[in-house]
Amino acid sequence: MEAKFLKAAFGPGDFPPPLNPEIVFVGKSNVGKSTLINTLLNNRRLAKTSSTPGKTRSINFYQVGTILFVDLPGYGYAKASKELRASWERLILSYFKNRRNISLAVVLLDVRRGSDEATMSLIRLLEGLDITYCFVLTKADKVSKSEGLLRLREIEAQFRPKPYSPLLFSAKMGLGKTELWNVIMDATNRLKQRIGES
Ligand SMILES: Nc1nc2c(ncn2[C@@H]2O[C@H](COP(=O)(O)OP(=O)(O)OP(=O)(O)O)[C@@H](O)[C@H]2O)c(=O)[nH]1
Ligand SMILES: [Mg+2]
Repeated sequence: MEAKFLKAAFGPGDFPPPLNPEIVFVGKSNVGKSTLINTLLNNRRLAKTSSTPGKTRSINFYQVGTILFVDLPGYGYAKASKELRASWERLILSYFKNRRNISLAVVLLDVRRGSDEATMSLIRLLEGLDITYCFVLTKADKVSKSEGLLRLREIEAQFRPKPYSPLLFSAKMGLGKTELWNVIMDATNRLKQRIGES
């Protein structure tokens, strides 16, 4: 699919008009958001990745055919100053509260770390705003297959996410790519139906 960088937003005033269904990628710094976007789009350089956490500071919008991909700055990066963290949180909150065109939030968790307090408040926020989400456990190549499956079951039991079950993902092995595309297309069709009905 044809994909290009659209814009970097530092505040709500920079967001593009909410005219296209939007897939937003959210998770801690260094969890693999930008790498996952590049893997889905078969483009290794589109979203900037780095081994230094906290690289993505702006909300980056990508045009992917008729939908938008949104790379959010990582939350809960311990080494950032309090002030910086608060401004990130404001930016992310204003994003979720202002976009009626979100068809899916992809919630990334490192398969080795699982969920924590920050994840739970994120999920509460998404559920409160009626935003559909799907958990993706990243870096699945770092654990054995049986451990990966165990982590999936833990997330499933803890959150009982509906309508999408958690997925394992590895950029290194290309694992989970087809499954995640299926979820993205399904969620986008559901949003179109909802808009058509209202
Ligand atoms: N082994 C392995 N490493 C991965 C995978 N995905 C990402 N990484 C590595 O994890 C590091 C962080 O990846 P990024 O995609 O930059 O993470 P991010 O979530 O965008 O980070 P921020 O922009 O800082 O929030 C990089 O060194 C990647 O190469 C994966 O599936 N397997
Ligand atoms: Mg990034």
